[in-house]
Amino acid sequence: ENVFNKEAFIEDVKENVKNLYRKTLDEASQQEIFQAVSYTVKDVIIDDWLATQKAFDKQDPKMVYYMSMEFLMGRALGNNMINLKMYKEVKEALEEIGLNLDEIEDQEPDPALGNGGLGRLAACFMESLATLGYAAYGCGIRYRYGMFKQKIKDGFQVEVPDNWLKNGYPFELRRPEYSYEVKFGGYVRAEVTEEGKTRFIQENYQSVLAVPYDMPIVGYGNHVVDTLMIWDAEPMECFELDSFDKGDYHKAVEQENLARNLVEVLYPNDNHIAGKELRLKQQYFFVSASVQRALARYKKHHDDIHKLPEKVTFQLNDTHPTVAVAELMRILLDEEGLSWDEAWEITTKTCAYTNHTIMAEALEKWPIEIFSRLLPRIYQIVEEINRRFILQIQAEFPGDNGKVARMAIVYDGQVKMAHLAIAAGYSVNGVAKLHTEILKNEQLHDFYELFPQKFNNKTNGITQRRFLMHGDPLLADWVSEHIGNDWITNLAHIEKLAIYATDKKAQQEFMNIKYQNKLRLAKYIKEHNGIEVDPRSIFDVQVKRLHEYKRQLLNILHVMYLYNELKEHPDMDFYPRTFIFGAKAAAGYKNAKLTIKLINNVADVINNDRSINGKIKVVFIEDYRVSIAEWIFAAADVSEQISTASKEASGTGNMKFMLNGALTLGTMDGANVEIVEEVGKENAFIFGMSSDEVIAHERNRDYDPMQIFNSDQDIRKVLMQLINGFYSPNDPELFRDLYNSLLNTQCTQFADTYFILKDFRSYAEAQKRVMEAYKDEEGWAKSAILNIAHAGKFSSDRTIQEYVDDIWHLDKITVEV
Ligand code: 26V
Repeated sequence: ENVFNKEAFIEDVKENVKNLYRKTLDEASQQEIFQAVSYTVKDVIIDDWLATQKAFDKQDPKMVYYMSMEFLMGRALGNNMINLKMYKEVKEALEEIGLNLDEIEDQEPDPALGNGGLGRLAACFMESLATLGYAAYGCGIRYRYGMFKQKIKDGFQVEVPDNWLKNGYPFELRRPEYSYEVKFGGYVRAEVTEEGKTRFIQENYQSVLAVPYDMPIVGYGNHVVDTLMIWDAEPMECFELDSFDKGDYHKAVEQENLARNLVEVLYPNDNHIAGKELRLKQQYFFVSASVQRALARYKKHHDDIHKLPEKVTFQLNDTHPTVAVAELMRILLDEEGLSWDEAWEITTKTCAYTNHTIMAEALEKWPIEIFSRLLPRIYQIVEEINRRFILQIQAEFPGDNGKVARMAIVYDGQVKMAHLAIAAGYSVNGVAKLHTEILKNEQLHDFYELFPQKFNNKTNGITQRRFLMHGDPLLADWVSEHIGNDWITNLAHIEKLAIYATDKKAQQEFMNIKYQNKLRLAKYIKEHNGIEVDPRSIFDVQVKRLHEYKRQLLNILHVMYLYNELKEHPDMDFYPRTFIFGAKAAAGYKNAKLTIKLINNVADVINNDRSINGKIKVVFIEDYRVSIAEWIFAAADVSEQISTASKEASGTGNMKFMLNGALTLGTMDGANVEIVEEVGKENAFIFGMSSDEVIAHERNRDYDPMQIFNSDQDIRKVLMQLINGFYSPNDPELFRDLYNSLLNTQCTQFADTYFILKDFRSYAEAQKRVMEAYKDEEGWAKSAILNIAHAGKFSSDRTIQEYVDDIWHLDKITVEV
């Protein structure tokens, strides 16, 4: 075990500044110092990384390839140092030479290769896999531009490209020796071999070279370093043109463009399919390269391809990488020469699928025209899988043509990716108990009847190393002072904190830490928004992607209502509140963008109304992202988790708030259900319809928001303020579409699709309970501490262990140094 040597570390930093920039430390910019410190940390990682690879080779463990279009990693420097157990030492060493680690960390761009929950989950999973000592590869795309940067101009969202690689990223390693060719288009020629077998050959295709960049995933204190491999596309250098194409300049340029476009940008949609051809190209590109690399690695160590499932498993993060199923079949059939039955046997023991949403708009379906033109051989294989699958359905449910129509993989001119994933996967899991039940009983009921044994639940989790140790160091240290530090690698131990919930001194200390964190955020808000917020007010926070089903609109309508109340009854009983929002809207999502504008306009009016003495403040945090999220969770009193019941598959922000001692104000949706189960409903504020009620209304189509509008004056007043210019005097029609989405049946299929008016009163009452509860400081502190103490279940370490036990069956590795 090497001990940290301050002097040596600082010497390394100086050496790196010199070699990278030909500068001395005092001449270097903060960005240059960030680079130098990162390279110093990378030097430490490299030895463990090498040792981990050696351990893989020697111990030959079964490994998981976590296939995902998105990895929302967030900054690496701080977390790498935490997991190397050198964070505090480095901080001190840098302080001694007059450098501030927070400021240096702040130089790192957030690698934002993901949209929201699904991408961040993948990042937490990788960290937990390494910490638990499992062999894992994350497989994804090295987008040149990640999630856009959000600017707020005149209250509107403006998207700015995120050029995260512009200064060079110190934690990546280009690995050209593991490059693979990926082919698109052309046609398939069948050829009969000398042995009388039919072979399929793709001809007249375009191709690109997939070049992997590896990023280290550092386990906590165990010297295990797993790998995130993200693929870049380059033009094939001396590609083989078919004879009649020799010297085809046009084609050469085309291939150059293909490579450039492929990995240019992350599709910034969350929960909505645009059906763009380029996205399917991206999917096949990274999947094909990843499967090729996985098989090459397997074959280096093993000679019997039939035993692949004993050493390799592919986890498909939603349907986005589902072409992996057909790509694996293609390689086994066309390159390994296996029979269909042999190839299918292997494939169906190797691939497993996770579903992350029941939102119909997010279900991936590709038009046959696009799919077959882009991936001709893959399409043939999908057709054959479909043909056999339909036979199976007919055998199982004779005469039930509805089943075939609902379950076929290729139907209605489309390829249905979820159906392919379920037919070929050996496991299908949802991401919270309620979500899995809805999949089995509603969404995927037909498939559940056919394959009950495939379905299982894996409730999501989060890594406490990032979201407590790194994001909230004061609280992390306080927890360790009271119960030791076992919680760092086994969050179940945090339960020991429960006995302090009623301890007056502990309550005081906790509230003081929360206050410090609120000061930190208040300072940030002052600097970035120019808004003065009172750190003694209740920090009520909703941060997540903007989507109608997440109901940011319900939140801001309630703020408008509270403001009306306060204006009408200036002396009413009231505790000062700060409502904090953070959210990015998909660029083409009209109502989502309008909701951002509404929040900002409401903020302008309320924050500048002197007559309410600052009792309500509204803040919209620009460019919500992983790095600022860590500070926001730490500063939150109230966690807004208010999705329409049944719509939020799990949520993971809810868990991050809980671990930082915020109380949940939420519906019985997603993992909220399990949060309440753990902490007790007396320590949360639950409101609104149940998922059963929502589903029943949807089935019966018997909900009429107009009745509520007509009978509830307060609601009517708030809604009228959307169209009478109260918050947009220069353009009274500005928020008309939001008004219409709630009331006008012409506008959408149903008015108020997400039951905002229906749940409004119940939400307002829950908000009242929040205010009353906060007045009792000891009672609040008690509930907050109990939330932390009961967050144990929500560690991604627990989630990963369940994936390992029930789905992956991986072997633990040990790394000695
Ligand atoms: C879908 C699409 C559709 C095509 C365009 C790009 C794109 C990007 C992402 C998605 C996936 C949407 C599904 C998703 O993000 N689900 C979220 O997964 C979280 C982790 O399981 C979960 O906590 C959230 O509740 C769920 O909304």
